[in-house]
Amino acid sequence: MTIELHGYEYSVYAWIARFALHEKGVGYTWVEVDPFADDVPAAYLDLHPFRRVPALVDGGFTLYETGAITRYLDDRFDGPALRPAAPEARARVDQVLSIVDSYVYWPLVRQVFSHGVFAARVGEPADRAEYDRGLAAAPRVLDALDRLAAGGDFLVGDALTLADIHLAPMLSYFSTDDDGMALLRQRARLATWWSAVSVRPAFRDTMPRLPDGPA
Ligand SMILES: N[C@@H](CCC(=O)N[C@@H](CS)C(=O)NCC(=O)O)C(=O)O
Repeated sequence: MTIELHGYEYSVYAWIARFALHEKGVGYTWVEVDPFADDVPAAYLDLHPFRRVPALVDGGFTLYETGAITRYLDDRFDGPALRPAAPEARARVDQVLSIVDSYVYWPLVRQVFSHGVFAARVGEPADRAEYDRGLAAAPRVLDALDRLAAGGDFLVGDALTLADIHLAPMLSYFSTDDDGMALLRQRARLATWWSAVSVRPAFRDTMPRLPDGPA
């Protein structure tokens, strides 16, 4: 059965889903959809009524919401388990996924990365006030993650989990901004984790190629 992943090439959430697919060793077909376009196809809105990416199609089963997608992939397919069995560790993974959605994505990606890096690369106007608000919010988010991090190569326990897979793409985008990278490097446990996760083949193979800037 062919798996389809519908997503936008620069979407950090679609990157998370690709990263999980690669770590599980699951083949898939990529279908490009730009959720910011005026003309998102009606067929896609049937897959995702909230007009976000990604969405997964596995035969007759369709699914949106990245956390649901990556948990489904983990349950459905062989390959390394991406969630620990112990209740405490499993809860910690779930906690990180929720933190990523609730407190990381908006300030670190949509404010710092989008306005500090991405807008200039695609020749769009950046809003400096949005960037400043995101950067001001970042230390509290990073401090909380640093306190939760196990202190080694993985956020939780001694193997890769969905916590690593959900956080790494977000911090990758954030750290393309120089001030973002400086803030990340100041947190010892997060910095140790970042050095390990950011060189994983599945992370690098699924990393979006950002445009260099307008021609
Ligand atoms: N809760 C959704 C969030 C997905 C999301 O926000 N994706 C972004 C791209 S990274 C998007 O589609 N944005 C379109 C928009 O904001 O209009 C999930 O977990 O999948």
